[in-house]
Amino acid sequence: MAEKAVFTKEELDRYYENMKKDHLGPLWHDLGHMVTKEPVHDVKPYLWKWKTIREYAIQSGKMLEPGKDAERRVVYLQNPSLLERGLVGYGTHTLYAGIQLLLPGESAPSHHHSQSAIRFIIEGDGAYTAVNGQKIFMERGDMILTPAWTWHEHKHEGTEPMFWLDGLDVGLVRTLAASFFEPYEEESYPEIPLEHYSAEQFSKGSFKKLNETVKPGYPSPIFGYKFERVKYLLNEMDMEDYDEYDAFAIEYINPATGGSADSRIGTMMQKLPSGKHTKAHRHVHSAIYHVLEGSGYTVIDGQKFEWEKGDFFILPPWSYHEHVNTGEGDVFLFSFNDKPVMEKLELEFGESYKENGGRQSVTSTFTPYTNA
Ligand code: GTQ
Repeated sequence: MAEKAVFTKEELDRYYENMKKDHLGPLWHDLGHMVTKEPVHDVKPYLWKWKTIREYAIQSGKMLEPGKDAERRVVYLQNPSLLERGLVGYGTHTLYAGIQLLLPGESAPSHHHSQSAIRFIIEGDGAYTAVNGQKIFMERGDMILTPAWTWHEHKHEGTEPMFWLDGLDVGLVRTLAASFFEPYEEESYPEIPLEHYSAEQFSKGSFKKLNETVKPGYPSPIFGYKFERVKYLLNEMDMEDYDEYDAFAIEYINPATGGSADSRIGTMMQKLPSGKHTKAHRHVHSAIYHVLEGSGYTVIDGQKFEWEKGDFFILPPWSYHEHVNTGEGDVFLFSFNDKPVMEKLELEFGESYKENGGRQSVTSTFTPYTNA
């Protein structure tokens, strides 16, 4: 091979400056920043106390009315590390979490959007989400799907304030520049009479009516997933089903595919019996956790996040994490994630924490902080 010419520093500087002016770049300098050895991200973990969130939600209940002053009355979780980059409403780079409050007699009008949404019921009963006209009533611990582009509205026929978690793939859809939103032409989408709730009434993942077709694919024929069933399943599991990283865990599925209940948002419930301490691992997918029951802590990349009933925390991508139940009773952790997307794109990968028998050493303890 021929010898390369020798350039002076000035010549090289000029070359790079001119290149930049012409909006070009030398890959020989920058490959390592583009094709990184491991996932690089700006998502820091954070934790919100339920008491704080609930108080802001209660106040918003005195300030505005959904359907009148606002499309939805929601206090969302803002990850401070992402707001620094101007990413409003981001919990992780892909996921959004909001706490919606509906008071007795109120309703939030019908609309649809290209974001997928899941609901997880925190407090109250007697409200429902109507998904394409099917009324799915809410009870604490239930999970409700409003898959991408399905018409949905919320209405409260009960007597106490209703709080639930909204989980949407806001960041993902934003990154993919694929957001569409449309209000329904009327306040309410036509309600389907109960006898036509075929999937809810008959399919249940196990049965169908003789003349009914359960279409393989999306969306799931089931929109409502009862906590009662989840709890039964988890309590039935034995040590054979125990996962060293996630303890006793179930994923919500779409019975017509066997895959994730929502096509893009994964949903999981974990049970940690008293005293359990899982091993640490990390994976490409990120998640937002809600503590349904119990108390304990999660160590995320060496930082201890102490939680109790009602709290929320962020699990960033590619972060070692392990969970500990420090309370007397069982811990139930609900979480939603972007795993289905990572899997579909063949980007999901995970590894266990190899040192110290799979347990991280705790280097700091997190406390929620306020902006100055
Ligand atoms: O209830 O449809 O928290 O469209 C954010 C966007 C809730 C909803 C949110 C939404 C909804």
